[in-house]
Amino acid sequence: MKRSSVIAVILGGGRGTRLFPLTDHRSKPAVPVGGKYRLVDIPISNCLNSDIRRIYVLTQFNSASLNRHIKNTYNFDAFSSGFVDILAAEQTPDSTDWFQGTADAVRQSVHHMENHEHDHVLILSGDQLYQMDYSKMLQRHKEKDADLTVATIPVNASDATGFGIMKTNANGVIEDFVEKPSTDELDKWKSEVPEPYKKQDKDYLASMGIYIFNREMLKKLFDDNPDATDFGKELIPKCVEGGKKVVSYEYGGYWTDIGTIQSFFEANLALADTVPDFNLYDNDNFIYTRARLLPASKLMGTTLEHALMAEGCIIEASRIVRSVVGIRSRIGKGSTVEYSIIMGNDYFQDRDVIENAGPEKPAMGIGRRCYISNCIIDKNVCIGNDVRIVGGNHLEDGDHKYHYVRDGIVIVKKNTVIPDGTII
Ligand code: ADQ
Ligand code: ADP
Repeated sequence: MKRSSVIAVILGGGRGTRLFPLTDHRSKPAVPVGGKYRLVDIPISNCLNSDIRRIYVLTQFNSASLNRHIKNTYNFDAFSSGFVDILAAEQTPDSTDWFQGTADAVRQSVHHMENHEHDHVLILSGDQLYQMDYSKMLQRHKEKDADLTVATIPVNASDATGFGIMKTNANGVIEDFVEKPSTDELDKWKSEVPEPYKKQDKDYLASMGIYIFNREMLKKLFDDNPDATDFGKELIPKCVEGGKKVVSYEYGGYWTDIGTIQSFFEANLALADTVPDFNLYDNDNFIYTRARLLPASKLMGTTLEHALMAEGCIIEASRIVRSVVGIRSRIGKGSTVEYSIIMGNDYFQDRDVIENAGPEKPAMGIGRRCYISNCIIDKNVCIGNDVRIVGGNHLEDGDHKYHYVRDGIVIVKKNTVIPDGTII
């Protein structure tokens, strides 16, 4: 069968509370990642690299930045049947509610898919960092004559409670599935896993939240379970218990959830490692994003110890250590940035605005003699001179005048102005 039998649906996020305040004014798929990309670029690029070109992005909150990004990035020519369409939760005569959960979001979107020929629906999460060839998963789905295929990965006991966990038979057919089991019931969910995973105590087979459904089967599942709102909690267990052929597709590569501030932070910083698990420098697995035509970054006297630096930056900092520095960033003389994500700026400020900046109204970027550590600085933030922002485990979670703290990480929201000399 052709690969074009597939329509992909990217679950772009519910209320987005776990990534707050990065999702305060934008929807989760539009959150910047890796200095120049957006979260949604990851699953879309995986689709394009797998030759899947018909893609819906489901979101509860249709932000201007998501629209702009999709419109300016994913344009297919007239000879291709490709599209990337955003479906925002909408009210119709039949549904006055917003999407309630993952299954509900897909249910409310199926009528859009009906206009396109397809045999399979590939459902993806919008907040994971990985590179995967879905055509191999589809091939397995067909070989096994499955109704539903779930991509899986072995995890350890402490992670297992956050995932859908399953048991399979010798043929890879899933016989039992539980969504986010409690610690005391974990023991009975152990599986036989390949040796390298066993050595790392990864004895639990977790769902990656990536599903291939046969079209008719998905439709019937929705018809038969009109009140079910979630895949992991309701529909997947229903398929398993109801005797459907649900198959596990064991994925062997790097995969990580980036749906929380901490996991988002760690996965971004890991991109600055010497040999990161997630490879941005791969001809066969290109990560697509908006082509911005920015000038090269300019660096003046900075010691860089593991920095991922995007285009258009003007950097005079003393030192940058294990950090991601996003598009159009400016960092002043004598400043140090370590273990941080600096998302960059949406535009270049005019020279006269920069020259007229003062202690209370600094220019966009990071000023002189600043010390920034364990932070996420969102776009268009104006940080004055001699500012110290130090995150770490000594800080408690909380919301403050200039910043938020989540898991010891200090987050400065988009457009925040922090005057000269501020200590956080
Ligand atoms: P979770 O990630 O906890 O577990 P969920 O919160 O439902 O499940 O989110 C899945 C994806 O859908 C996320 O990308 C989320 O942002 C998005 N999403 C949630 N509600 C949405 C809505 N109403 N509209 C659009 N998008 C929405 C799931 C599975 C587990 C599996 C893990 C793997 O339930 O079984 O182990 O994913 O990460
Ligand atoms: P990118 O994809 O490059 O990050 P966005 O799609 O987020 O860019 O768009 C950048 C935003 O900045 C847009 O809303 C644009 O209108 C805005 N912008 C551009 N130039 C200026 C400016 N001089 N002042 C204020 N906003 C600007």
